[in-house]
Parts: sequence; C-alpha cells; structure tokens
Amino acid sequence: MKNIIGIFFILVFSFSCGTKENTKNQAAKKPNILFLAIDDLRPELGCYGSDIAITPNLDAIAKDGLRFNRAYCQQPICSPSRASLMTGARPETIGVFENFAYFRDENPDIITLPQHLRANGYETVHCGKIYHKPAFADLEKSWSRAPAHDKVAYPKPKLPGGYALPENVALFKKNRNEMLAKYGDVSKFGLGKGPAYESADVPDQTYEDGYNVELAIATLKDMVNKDRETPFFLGMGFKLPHLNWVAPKKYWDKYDRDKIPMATQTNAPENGAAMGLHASFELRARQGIPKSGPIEGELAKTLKHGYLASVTYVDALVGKMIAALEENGVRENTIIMIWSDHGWHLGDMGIWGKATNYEIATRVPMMIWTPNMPDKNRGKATNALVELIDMYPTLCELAGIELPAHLEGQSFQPLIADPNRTWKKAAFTQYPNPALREWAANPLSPAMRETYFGPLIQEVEGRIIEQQQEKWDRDLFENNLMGYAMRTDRYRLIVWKDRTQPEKTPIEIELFDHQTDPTETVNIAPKERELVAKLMMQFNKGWEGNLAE
Ligand SMILES: [Ca+2]
Repeated sequence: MKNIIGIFFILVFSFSCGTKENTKNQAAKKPNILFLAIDDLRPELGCYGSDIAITPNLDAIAKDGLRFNRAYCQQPICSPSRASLMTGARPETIGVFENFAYFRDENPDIITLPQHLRANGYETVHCGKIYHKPAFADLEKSWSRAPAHDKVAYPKPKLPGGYALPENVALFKKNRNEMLAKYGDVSKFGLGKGPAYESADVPDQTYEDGYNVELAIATLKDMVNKDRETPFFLGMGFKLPHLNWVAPKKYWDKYDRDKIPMATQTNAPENGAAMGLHASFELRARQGIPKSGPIEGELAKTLKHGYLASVTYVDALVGKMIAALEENGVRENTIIMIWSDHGWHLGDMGIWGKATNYEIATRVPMMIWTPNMPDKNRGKATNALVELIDMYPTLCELAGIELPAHLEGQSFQPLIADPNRTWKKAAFTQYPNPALREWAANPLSPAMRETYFGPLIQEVEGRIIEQQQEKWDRDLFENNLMGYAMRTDRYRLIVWKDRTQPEKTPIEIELFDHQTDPTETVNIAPKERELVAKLMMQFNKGWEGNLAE
C-alpha cells in the first residue's frame, strides 16, 4: 500500500512538473504585444498620404507592416470606443455610450483583452491612457502588474492643467476659479479650461506623454530583465493629439505655417440631419476660443498647427518606444498594434471636435506589424472594412489563444495573409445626438444650458425643431436619440432612431455616396428611396449579418 501511494505521488509530481514545463515552453513561443493607442488621432499621417504631417516613425511601421485604409471606431468618443474595443463588445451590447459610464458597472464579468491574455500566460501592463481614465482602468482584472514608476529617471510631471508655461498655468487657474465662482461645481465638468494649445521650449519628457513613454520603456526593460520567457502585453496610451495641444516647440517648428492646408469642406452636409453636427463645445470651452460664431482665419491655422505639432511629438515618442524594443532584444518577437480611438473634425463640415457619425470622426488610423506576416505583404495597405473591435480576436489568434464566446468583432488575421481578399460588408458606428449632448456624450445638464453654452444650444436646437417639426420631442431627442452609422464599400448610411423603441420607423436617415462624394457634402437619402430601402435591409441584418465569409 505504501508503495502504491508512493508511486501515485511520484506520478502526480512528475505530471504537474511536466505540465508546468509545457506551459512555459508554449508561452515562450507566444509573441509579445505592444499595443499603442493614440488619442483623437485622425488618419492625417504621412503613410496615409498627407503631404503636411511629419510622421516618420509611424510611416516606418506602415512601410514594414500592414496599414488599414478603412478602419472604423464603434463610437467616436474616448470611453465608449475604448470600452468597446477592450471588451470586444459593441457599445449597444455593453451599454456604454458616454464618457461617464464605466463598463464594469454594467458588465462586471466581461473578459477584457488584457484579462484574457493574462489568463493565458501573459504579463499585462499599461502606461498612459488605454481605458478612458484612471478610475476606469480595470486595475484588478486587466493587468498583472503595475508600471515601473520607481525605475524612471525623471520625476512624474506635475503640470497644472497640463501646461508647462507659467502664463498658461495662470490663465488656466484664473479661468477655473472664475467658472467655479460663477457656476459652482458644474464648472468642474469641463468649463474651467485653459488655452487649447501651447508651444514651450521644453524636453520631450516634460509633458504627460513624454513621461509615460519613459515609464513604458522602463517597464519593458523591467519585464525583460526579470523574465524573458513570459510574453508581455504592453499597452502605451498617448493622450495627444487630444486637446490641449501641448507640444515641445521643436515640433511646432518643423512646420511651415503657411503651408498647412485647412479644411476645404466647411459646410454642414446639404439636407443633412440637423442633429448630426455639434457646436464644437469641447474646443470652445478652452480659453481664447470664441464661444459662438465661426472658428477660422489665423486662429484656425494655429489650432491645426498645434494638432500637427502634437502628432509629430507623439510620432517621435513612438519612435523611442520602438527603439526600446530593439534595445531590449524583443523587437523581432513583438506584434505592434497601433490605433486611434476615433477621428476628429479640424474645421471639416464647419465644426471642431470628434463626436459625429460622419466619416471624418469615425474613420481611424490603424496598422499592425507582426513577426510572421508574409514579406510580400509588408508595406501594403488594405481597403477592407475593419473595425476597432476586431483587434481583440485578431491579437488572440495571432497569440494562438482561443477566443472568448462573447466577442463581436472578427479577426482580421486573413487580411494579413491576403490584404486584397473580400472582407466585411459593412462597419458599424453609433453616436447619440451630437447636437444636444455635452461633449462627454452625456445628456445636457440644466446647468450646462445656463452656462455660456445656452445660446449655442438654443441655436442648434432651433435648427432641429425647424427640421423635425412634429417629430420633435425634447425627451426623445435629448435622451434616447441614437445615430447608427453603417459604412459599406460605397455608402455611409446614418439611421437616427429612438433606441428605446428599435422596432419603430427611424426618425431620420442620411445617405452619402463615397464614390461621388467622399467628403459627404450631400445627403442623398431624400431622392434615393429605393437605394435607402435596399441599404436598410442590409442595416437591419446588423453586424452579424455583415461579417466576412
Ligand atoms: Ca479620444
């Protein structure tokens, strides 16, 4: 009997050792993942054909990887877009439509991308903005370790309002105090802002993004030094080119101001839905930006200059990050996934900001580099319709990990093998009434109406009432109206519905023909009824009915 027990123990012991060894060997073969999020970046980059944007590091990755020409976000605002792509479920499914909603409140058990990788042997860590804000960072479930703050040579910047220049800090504090005195606590939700931009002669690590890249590099080094066998998922989230456009002066100086092209399509779409465009609230809340009327001329040029300087600054930091992969000997086994959470109107359609259902706010830059992609496809671009939500299943497949059942995206791994193959029939995005929401997409608070945005809101509301007439209903338009956009190979269809009553007839439909009208100047829905009916059938099939076969 003793012998039998002894043999049993030996068997169990050697079996468990063997399993551990196998897991370790399998893990060693898995690729690392560098997950680079760039906030509010529209696809105006060298590698996307821009003559002005200076982005050599992003261009270099595109030149060696695969670039997506038609990638779309699921909602053009930070938190919902990120909650969707990180959970692999659509905004409608997880019930996150605005920046103040946390996906865990509604979906306590949903498995996020880093959480799934972690459960499959990955070390997972993030620096900067991956989820929307620190309180929404899902620290307990998504991440296996904290960044190596103690190993950064620079102190974490403490810049009031994010500004390095004392005069901008003073403007920020003055504005914040005035707003607080005038409006009380409501001003904390975005009204007490400083200037929209800053050009300061400071080193790269001065601003938050610069510091966070140093932190990400220190963290990478720490992980590799401790354990080269365990694969890592390192998320690095850049805050720029989100407002405010604070960038070291040397990046501003790279641009010839006179050569910066401005938006050429500055009108709202002809026959467009009156609720389709907002009044640029997010930018107007900044100090020095007119609170009503057009934003144009020299100011507009400076704003675009600031956006581009921020993009070039981020590009330089991306270059540092990639160099760190090389220095640590992991470049060749690290997938690089680069994406932005949504696009941005820089005066396009006459507005500034994200938060619309049009092409300019929903199309994003996205590119991937993988160790094993066919050499013949390196440097190629695909015109296939893809969605940010597709990154989750793709990265899992590339890591050889089984997909969780709840995912609503589709792995684009087949496109890496063949960028020209037939793919999804449509990409989907949604956004609640842009005109009558605060810029975090939350419903307008009475206090917001009373602040200096009152007249602006009245103006957009007046246009909606005039257009919608008997369909106007304040509660519906402010709280339940959702715009659902479907982008097909040729068309953009936007269906405005009461989301609490999905079976009801849409309130408004917009249709744009990208073959003849790539900047979406004319809504052709009123004169193309048959085409709308056909596209509505496709729309009603939803994302599930429009996947690649
Ligand atoms: Ca964003």
